[in-house]
Amino acid sequence: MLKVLLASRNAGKLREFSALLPDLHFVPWPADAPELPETGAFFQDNALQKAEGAQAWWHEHGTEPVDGVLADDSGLCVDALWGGPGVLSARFATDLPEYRAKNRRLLAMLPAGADRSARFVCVLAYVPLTGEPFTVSGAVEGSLAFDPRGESGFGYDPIFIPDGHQQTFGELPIELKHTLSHRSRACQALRSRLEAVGGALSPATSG
Ligand code: ITT
Repeated sequence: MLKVLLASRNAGKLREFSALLPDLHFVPWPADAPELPETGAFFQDNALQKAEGAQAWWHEHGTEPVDGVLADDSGLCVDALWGGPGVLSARFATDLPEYRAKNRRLLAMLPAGADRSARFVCVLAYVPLTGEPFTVSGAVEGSLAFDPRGESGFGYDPIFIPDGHQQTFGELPIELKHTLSHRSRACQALRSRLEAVGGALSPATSG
């Protein structure tokens, strides 16, 4: 089984990757490891920055060999907010500790009658043990609900209604989110890429 260091502190992402890529063995980013900088203007820059930063740190401090390092930069892009919060999704309303309150603030920023179109975007960066780093991406189109609804998932899931549905990702079964989410689409692309580079789903590390 390919052993992959997941360069993320987000427990929601770890849960989703474990479900979406069950044939990979994920090593979680240690709690005492440094926070990974993400200073880019684009999802792709930040995903690469996190993956390469994690790979460099693991090279010095890692406790076990891994076959590659995976990072995810993602967010919610709202048309009426000029694509925001976008790459700043994790840093939106940091004065509010709870996502329920952050979600309400975000919804309150939309003027009455505004276009509610939005999309979730996910860019994955993968740094293999040998070979070149690469990125893949996925997106899901939808619209914003008028109030947060549902407890499933994490982050902005309670306010996002994927196209073709009436319920939010917070209300829909997680298995359904996994068939159409931005992260599931990026994971499909990652799987194809790993398979294309010649059986890369087999480990280079032992065990
Ligand atoms: P890491 O950088 O440690 O991975 P993070 O939470 O800071 O964790 P990002 O910088 O990529 O990650 O920010 C992404 C934010 O976008 C995340 O914190 C959520 O608020 C939101 N987000 C991304 N994917 C989501 C999803 O599937 N459902 C709900 N919200 C999501």
